[in-house]
Amino acid sequence: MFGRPKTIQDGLARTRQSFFGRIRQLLAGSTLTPEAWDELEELLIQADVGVDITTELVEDLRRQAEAGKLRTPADVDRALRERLIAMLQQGAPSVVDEPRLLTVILVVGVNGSGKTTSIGKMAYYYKQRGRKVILAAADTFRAAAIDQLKIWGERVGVDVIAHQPGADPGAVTYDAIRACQARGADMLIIDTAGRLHTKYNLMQELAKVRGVAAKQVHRAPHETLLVIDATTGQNGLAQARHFKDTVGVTGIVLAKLDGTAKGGIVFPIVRELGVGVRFVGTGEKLEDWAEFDPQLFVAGLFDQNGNE
Ligand SMILES: Nc1nc2c(ncn2[C@@H]2O[C@H](COP(=O)(O)OP(=O)(O)O)[C@@H](O)[C@H]2O)c(=O)[nH]1
Ligand SMILES: [Mg+2]
Repeated sequence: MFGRPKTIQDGLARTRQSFFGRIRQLLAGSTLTPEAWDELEELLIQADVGVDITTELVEDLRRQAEAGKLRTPADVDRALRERLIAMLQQGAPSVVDEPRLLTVILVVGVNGSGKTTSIGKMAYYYKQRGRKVILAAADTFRAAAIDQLKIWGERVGVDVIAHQPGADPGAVTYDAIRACQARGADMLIIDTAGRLHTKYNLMQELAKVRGVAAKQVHRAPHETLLVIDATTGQNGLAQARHFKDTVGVTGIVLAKLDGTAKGGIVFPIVRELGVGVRFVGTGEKLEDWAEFDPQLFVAGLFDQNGNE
C-alpha cells in the first residue's frame, strides 16, 4: 500500500469495515427476520445515511419484500445498492471539460474542510490531463493560507497568483484572470476563505469573487465546488445548507473520506444540494484523489474489490 495513490475503495475502508460490511453480512443470510430489518435500519443511520433517507429506503425495500417482489436477502442487497447508486446520480454533469478559452473553478467551504489541499490535488489531476492551470490565493485572511497554496503550487508545478495578507480577494481574482490570459492558461482554480463564525461577511466576500470572475470571463465561475470534510458528519450537512443558500454550488468535493467510518453522509449531502460529487479526497498526498463514480462508490461501501 505504501506509496500507492489511494482509490475510492481505499478511502472507504473504514466505512466498509464498520457499517456497510455488517449490512453486507446481514444480507448474505438466507432469510430476513424482523430483527434483521431493524438492524439494517440502525446500521444505515449509524453510517450517517440519515434518518429520512434510511426510513424511506428500508420501508420501501421491506414493502417490496413483503409483496414478494424481493424474494431473498440477495435481492434486497441488489435493490439497496441500486437505490444508493441512483441517489448519487444527481445534478448536471460537470461542464469543466467543455471547450472554452478559460475555465474558472471557484472552491468554497468552511475552514479546515480541505479546500487548499483539494485544490493542490485537483491542479495536479488537471495538469496531468493536459490543462494549463493557475491558482488564485483569494483566501487572503491569513498569511499561512497564502503560503500553503504556494507550497502546493510549487509541488504541482503551477503558478500561484497571490497578494499580501489582508488584500482584497476580488483584486486577487482579477489579477489571476489577467495572468491566465497573459500566460495562456486554460484553467483557473480559486482558493477562498472559510471562516463562518466571524463578523466579517464571508458570503459577501465570496459573492464579490464570483462577481469579478463573471465580469471578466463569460459564464464564470463554470464550476463552484463545495469542499466537505467527510469526518464532520451531520455538521457537514448544516454547512452544505448554508453554502447552498448563499453561493451557487454546482458540485461537491468529499474530502477526508479516508478518515471516517461514516461515509454514508454523502447521501444526505447530495440530496440536500441536488448536485453531484465530483471528486473524493482519500488521503493527504497529491495522488490521494479520485474522480467520483456512483457505482464504484457504492460497490466500495460493500465490497473489498468493488465488483465482486
Ligand atoms: N486524511 C486526509 N486529510 C486531508 C484530506 N484533505 C485535506 N486533509 C487535511 O485536512 C487539513 C485541512 O486541510 P486544508 O486544505 O488546509 O483545509 P482548508 O482550510 O479548507 O483550506 C490538512 O491537515 C490536510 O492535510 C484528505 O482527503 N484526507
Ligand atoms: Mg485553505
